[in-house]
Amino acid sequence: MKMTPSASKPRGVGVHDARTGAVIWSHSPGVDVTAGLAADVDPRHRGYEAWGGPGGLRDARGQEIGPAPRSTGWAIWWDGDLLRELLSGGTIAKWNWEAAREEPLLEAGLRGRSIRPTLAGDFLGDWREELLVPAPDGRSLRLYTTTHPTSHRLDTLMHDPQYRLAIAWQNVVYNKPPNPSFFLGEGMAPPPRPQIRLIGKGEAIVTESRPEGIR
Ligand SMILES: [Ca+2]
Ligand SMILES: [Ca+2]
Repeated sequence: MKMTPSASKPRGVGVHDARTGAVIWSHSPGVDVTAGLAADVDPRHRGYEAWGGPGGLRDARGQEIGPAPRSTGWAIWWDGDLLRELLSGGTIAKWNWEAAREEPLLEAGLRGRSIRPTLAGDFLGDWREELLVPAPDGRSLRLYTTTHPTSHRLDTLMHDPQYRLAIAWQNVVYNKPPNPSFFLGEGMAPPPRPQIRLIGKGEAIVTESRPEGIR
């Protein structure tokens, strides 16, 4: 039976056009989907995949393409490729899209049972993201950064105004991974160059450049 979302049965999961708010695809009306995630984890399907709630991994059109990762907490650009890795409870894992399993890359050893990082984002080095978590004894913070080399050269993500703002909203309780204003993933187009000009000590002019088609 095909169910249609209504006021009494809102969409459990929905993907919307950011410009108009129109629904592109949705599923599970009336289901309280507690967590979900969207990230490019499978290079065989263009764009981001999404998962969470009933069903498996979905492609950018909402079609089910196979089993989904168990982790729905966080995504982090960590290894050398343009796909995003998974972060849950201090463990960074690579999604093996052929075997449909998560393969650990780093165990950060979180204090307690915290699922989400204190903060994760691109703060140091190149465009890959760092992980800030409490030390197991709770007396300090630890910042982890990748040791994987990469052949991809991108401007650091904090140059992107949307991404920079997303780092701020991570500190507003229901924190979720930051995303830049352009597609960063397998088969991506060159991102727009940041329009930043230093004009003096500690001052800068930022003129946001937008990808083709975005107004
Ligand atoms: Ca990667
Ligand atoms: Ca970085």
